[in-house]
Amino acid sequence: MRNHGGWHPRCACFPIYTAPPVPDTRSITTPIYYVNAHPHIGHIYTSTICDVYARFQRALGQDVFFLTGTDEHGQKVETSARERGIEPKALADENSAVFRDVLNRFDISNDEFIRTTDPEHERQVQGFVQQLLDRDAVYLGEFEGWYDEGQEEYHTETRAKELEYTSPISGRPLVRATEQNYYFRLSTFQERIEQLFADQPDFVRPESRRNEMLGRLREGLNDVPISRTNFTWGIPVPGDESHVIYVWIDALFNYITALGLGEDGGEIDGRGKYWPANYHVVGKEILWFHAVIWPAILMALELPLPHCIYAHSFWISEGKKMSKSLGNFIDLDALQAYDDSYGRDALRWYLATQGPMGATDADFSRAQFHETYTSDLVNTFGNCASRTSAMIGKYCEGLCPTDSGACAGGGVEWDSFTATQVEASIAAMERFDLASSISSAMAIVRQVDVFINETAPFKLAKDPAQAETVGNILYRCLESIRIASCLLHAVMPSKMQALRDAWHLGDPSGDLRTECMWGGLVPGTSIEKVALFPRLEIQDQA
Ligand code: ME8
Repeated sequence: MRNHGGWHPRCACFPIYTAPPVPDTRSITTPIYYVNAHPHIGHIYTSTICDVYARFQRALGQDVFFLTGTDEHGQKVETSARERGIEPKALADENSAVFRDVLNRFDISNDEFIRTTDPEHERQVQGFVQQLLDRDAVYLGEFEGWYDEGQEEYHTETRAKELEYTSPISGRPLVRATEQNYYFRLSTFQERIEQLFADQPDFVRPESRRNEMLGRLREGLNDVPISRTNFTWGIPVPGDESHVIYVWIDALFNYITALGLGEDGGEIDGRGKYWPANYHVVGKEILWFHAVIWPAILMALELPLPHCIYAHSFWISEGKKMSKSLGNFIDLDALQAYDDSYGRDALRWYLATQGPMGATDADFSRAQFHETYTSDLVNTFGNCASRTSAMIGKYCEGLCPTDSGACAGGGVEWDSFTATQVEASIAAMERFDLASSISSAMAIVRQVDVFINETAPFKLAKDPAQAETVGNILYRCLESIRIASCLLHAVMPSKMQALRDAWHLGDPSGDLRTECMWGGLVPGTSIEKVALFPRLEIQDQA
């Protein structure tokens, strides 16, 4: 049970006060997405893995802040709007709403959705840039460099050469550009950023990405322009309206403007406690901004740094980079088709277990999706839950049996075995290692399968004298699956809730650890048979 605090009359004269547990805070962010394109698998992926973390932490009773939103200023949005003959703000309104709806549709449980056109954001960004000017971290200067027009990003000579003077994103040539701009003195942060990487080895993860950043850091840091004059769709530089703030600087600030750190009181709605963020989760292509430029800006403002920047790799599709022209682009329609045939939670499962969280890209393929669904969800979790609940129906009148403690065979100490997996699953999620967290939960389910095969309750049930043993075996199976389902609730909220409903377990309590303690399942509870994941033919799908 949760300790809600209160006076305990241990002794009438000296009541002992136990303070209610203070939840820790956990805060996680996605990149904010550009509104000049429509959402696709990449956006759903990053949002889903953050969502799994956020739900899991909430289940543990933590005080969670999960932030996402849209990045709405900049040349690309201005150009797209002009092409459609509408105002940039109208385009931003339209597409931001699309992102918001889509995230809702995919069960993303973000606590806030920030838009960089929100007046609160714009006001705070101007305030922060003013502070940078006041602290002489920003100055007006002349700049010449290699510009990636699609990404609105400048590259140094060394980097441009490495990229063969072509955009790594669009493949279009980089152009030589000169501008008078406001510059951020990134070069003065070289040592401090190196120190940060040395002191906090987990600041950038995974390790391979950290090494990539260290390599680029060794090339030396140059000052970076933080304003533009060649278009107007942006936040004006305070005191110099002929410049707008570079969209990347504007965007990075979202992580703290959403909390109100630039407001007079230093926070909005008591959200100051959510800074620094535990995780900024981003794709590998935007890691430099997050791992180097962003901490340097925060250092200049004397604000605390996020704990970890987690940069995942990319989804490719059917073995190739996704592209509209190859016809292998996994857009919303394609995702919806998977959702329609396999279900929302199967899609979340595939993203969370097979996604590119490590150093290499991951292939989204129909065959692999089907294989993952069939082996993990149909044959393992689904089969185990339906088999167990069917036996309860057959041998125990549909009621959870009593565990008399008599030896039920199998040689597994279930309470300590499940406790070990539960702790491993929680610890892995804390490290944002979704695959390990999920695999610890699945280890419980796999063990149940082995246990059923070894102890064969379906055979024992033929002998009425073995009824107690059958009950003991099935209690252990039910209880183990229940515990696994608690751990998997964050990744498959609807299916795990369906299981809870069929087994009359109620809603999750918000205290995952206690809920996962052995013995929580009350004998006599009515257990309905479940069929959570139907077996499908591969041609049934998109
Ligand atoms: O870069 N595989 O926004 P964006 C996995 N506005 N994830 C992918 C992906 C893929 N193939 N493609 C995209 C921006 N993503 C900026 C961010 S943050 C202060 C500003 C995901 O709409 C991944 O998270 O281009 C990537 O970083 C993000 O979408 C880029 O979204």
